[in-house]
Amino acid sequence: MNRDKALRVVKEQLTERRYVHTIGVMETAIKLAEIYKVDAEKAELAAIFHDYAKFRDKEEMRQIIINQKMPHDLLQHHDELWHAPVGAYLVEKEAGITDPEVLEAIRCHTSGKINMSPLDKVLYVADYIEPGRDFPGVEQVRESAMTSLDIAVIQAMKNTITFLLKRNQPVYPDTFHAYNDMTMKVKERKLT
Ligand code: DGI
Ligand code: FE
Ligand code: FE
Repeated sequence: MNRDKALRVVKEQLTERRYVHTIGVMETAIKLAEIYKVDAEKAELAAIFHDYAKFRDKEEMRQIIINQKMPHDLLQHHDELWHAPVGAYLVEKEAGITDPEVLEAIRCHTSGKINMSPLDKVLYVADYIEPGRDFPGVEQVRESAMTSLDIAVIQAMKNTITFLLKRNQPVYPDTFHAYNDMTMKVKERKLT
C-alpha cells in the first residue's frame, strides 16, 4: 500500500492529535531505518499503522484478545497495552497489511519483547522520540538514537519502567523481559 493511501486509511481511525503523532513517528522511523539499514518501506508502513487501534472500544479489544487467543495476561494489565496486539490483528484484517515483519513491529510496539528485530526497534524508538514527544529524558534518547539504536531502546525502556514504578503501576512482563534481554546483549557486546 502506498503512503498516501495508508495515511488516508489510518486518519479515519485517529484523532487529529494522534494523526500528527503518527506522521512524526513515520518521518522518524524512515530516518532511523536509513541510518540502521532497515527496510525503509516496512518502517514507514509499520509507523503509519502502529496506533491504528488506539481508539477502539475497550470491550471490542477485550473480545479480540480472547477470541484470537492472544496472551490472557494482557487482560489483567492496563488497557493501554491492548492497542498494540489488537492493532496488528485489525491492520491485517481491515487494512489488508500482510507483511509479518510489519505486523510484528506493530504488535510489540508498546511493551517490546525479547529478541526484537531491527524493524521492531526502529518503530519502538521512533514512537518514543518523534518530534511531538516531551517525556523527561527524551532529548537524551534522541541523541543516542543517532549513534546506537540498541542504547536508545534501552534508555526508552528504562524511562518507561521508571515512569510506571514511580506511579506504583504494574509492569507488563514483556516490558521487563525486553529490558533485560537488551541490557544483557549490549553488555555481552561490551557497548556500555
Ligand atoms: O500509543 P502511544 O501513546 O503512542 O505509545 P505506546 O504505545 O508506547 O503507549 C505508551 C503507554 O503505554 C504509556 O502510557 C506507558 C504505557 N506502557 C508501556 N509499557 C507498559 C505500559 N503500561 C503498563 N501499565 N505496563 C507496561 O508494561
Ligand atoms: Fe501505541
Ligand atoms: Fe504511538
